[in-house]
Amino acid sequence: MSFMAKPAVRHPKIAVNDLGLTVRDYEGGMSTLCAGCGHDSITSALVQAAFELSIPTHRFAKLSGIGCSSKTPAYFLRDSHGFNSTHGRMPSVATGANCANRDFCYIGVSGDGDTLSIGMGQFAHAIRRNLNMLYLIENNGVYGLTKGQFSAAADKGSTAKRGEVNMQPAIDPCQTAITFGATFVARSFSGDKDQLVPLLKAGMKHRGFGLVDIISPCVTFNDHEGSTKSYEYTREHFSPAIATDFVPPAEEIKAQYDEGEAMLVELHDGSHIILRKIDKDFDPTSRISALSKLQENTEAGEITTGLLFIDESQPGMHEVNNSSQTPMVDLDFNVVCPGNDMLQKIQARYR
Ligand SMILES: Cc1ncc(C[n+]2csc(CCOP(=O)(O)OP(=O)(O)O)c2C)c(N)n1
Ligand code: SF4
Ligand SMILES: [Mg+2]
Repeated sequence: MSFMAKPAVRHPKIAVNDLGLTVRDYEGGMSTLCAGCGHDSITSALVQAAFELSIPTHRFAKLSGIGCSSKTPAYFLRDSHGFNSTHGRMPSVATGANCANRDFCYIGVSGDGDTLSIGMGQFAHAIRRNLNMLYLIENNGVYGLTKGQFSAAADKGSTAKRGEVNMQPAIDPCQTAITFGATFVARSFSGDKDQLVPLLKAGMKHRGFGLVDIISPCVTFNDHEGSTKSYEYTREHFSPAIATDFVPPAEEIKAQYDEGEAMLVELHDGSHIILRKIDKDFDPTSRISALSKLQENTEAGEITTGLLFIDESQPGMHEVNNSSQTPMVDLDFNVVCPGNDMLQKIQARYR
């Protein structure tokens, strides 16, 4: 993938995090996307979230498939590990990498086309395994890279730039993920950084599979009247169910919250998320409540946003498989290799 370095300009008074790094240290190359593309705003939110969490940049691994969205890992965390895989296959690569080293913070970036069509099977099984990663869908309702065909996320009745009407119902990634057994599901909008950054931080810290579906308008092919993924439509139909704050383990919880109006969720590493309910009847710890809320709002043409579902009690892939705490690269092959005799014994069982 082509890479254009950003000029190294550093303001003398720029803020530093606990590691002494600035937000610029979390950036990547120059974006080559269309000016105004929602995906660039998501990149900026990711940079901010990683900076605020004070995770060393080399402790991240970025993975993606194919699409304009899947190009974006080139634009953040330039000092991190990364792999740009084939179309829809990012979850397999993320699974393999996670097995080899469970210490990284894995960020998968995908598109609505990459995930909901060719990559649907892979998406389903990454969720089912509760793979430890933050999985982002940069959702614009079209295949942006291949010039604006409807994706499986395009709403029935919405129109393409040239006027064709989409006759097929949309697949909702959040409802689908909750049904597949996902343990962290959120939805946001690329144009709402205040909502998006805490959700990204919480998703990075969640043990297991964290999905954030982000409406991210394609200004070139899907930002017209008749689109339900345009900036205008999203702003008009944005319906936050919950507001999210993220508090790292070392920080005291200072925020005031009234019981019944807000919930405190402790993550496995001791950090907390504070969820302030905007919709009082909504319970993000109930799969049924999350599904019915999403279904109701879909029927009303609204876009429900915020953390929609969380379950911290489920074991992640590593707990289930009792995988090695030590990265494979650091294992002493002579000690962990079962040897030729053991291999012969195993083979004998299958004769
Ligand atoms: C196996 C395969 N089939 C089809 C394509 C063509 N193709 C490239 S990107 C893409 C869809 C991208 O859409 P999406 O994931 O929504 O990303 P966006 O560009 O909208 O961000 C398709 C169909 C391909 N590269 N590989
Ligand atoms: S074609 Fe659409 S999705 Fe791709 S970079 Fe341009 S605005 Fe973004
Ligand atoms: Mg798309």
